[in-house]
Amino acid sequence: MEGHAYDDILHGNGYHLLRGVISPDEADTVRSLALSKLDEGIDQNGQIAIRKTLHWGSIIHNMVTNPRLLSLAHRLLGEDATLGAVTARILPPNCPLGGLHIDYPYWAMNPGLPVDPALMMQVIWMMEPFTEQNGGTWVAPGSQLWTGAPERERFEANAIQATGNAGDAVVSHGLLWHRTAINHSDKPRVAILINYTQLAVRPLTNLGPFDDDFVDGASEPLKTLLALDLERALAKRVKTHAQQT
Ligand SMILES: O=C(O)CCC(=O)C(=O)O
Repeated sequence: MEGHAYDDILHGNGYHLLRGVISPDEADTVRSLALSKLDEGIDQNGQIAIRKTLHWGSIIHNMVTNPRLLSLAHRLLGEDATLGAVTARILPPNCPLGGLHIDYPYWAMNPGLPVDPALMMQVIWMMEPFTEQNGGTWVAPGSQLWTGAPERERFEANAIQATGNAGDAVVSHGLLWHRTAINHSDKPRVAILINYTQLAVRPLTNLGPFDDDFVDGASEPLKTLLALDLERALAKRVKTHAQQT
């Protein structure tokens, strides 16, 4: 279904804009929800990150298990891909420029980072239109293929701002060089960031704890994403590898 996106992420721009993954109305509901939870956020150099979003309920569960995103995550990372983090990222008006980076786990690894197979897929999901004015994310097209640590000069010579409509999502390779932008508007800019990884990657954040009610109510795709039964997931891997040899 998203074949072109898959190729673009791995071998082309290193990211792909998926249009209308949720409706503008749905995005607006999530935006309001995020802004009502600012007290749960942490200040990250003038930007706000709310990390404990899974307890917001079905609205977020449906987002992380969205079929268009999952089909890409499964193709890039395996059917047993997991969630590393689900964060609401808020850029207050006039926030400072964010730091240039690649995503976890790549920044935590030694050099020699694999592009294909990817270890991580990030989603930058727009809860309102992203523009050059309100802080559309700076990305350097093709930079997932540039080896080595991100350097500012090369980034600045190539970077463009990702823009789109409320509900659109930028899906990117974890090796894409990017940074958050300054929000020059007078309203906070809200994104939901999702980090999907291969099963073998230790999650970036502690997403739990998950009580019995949460587990009983979780859909199968959500349970897989949370690796709630890690032993079973790993045993499945062993079986698949055995069949391939
Ligand atoms: O909020 C944004 O503009 C993107 C942030 C991002 O991708 C990140 O911090 O990894």
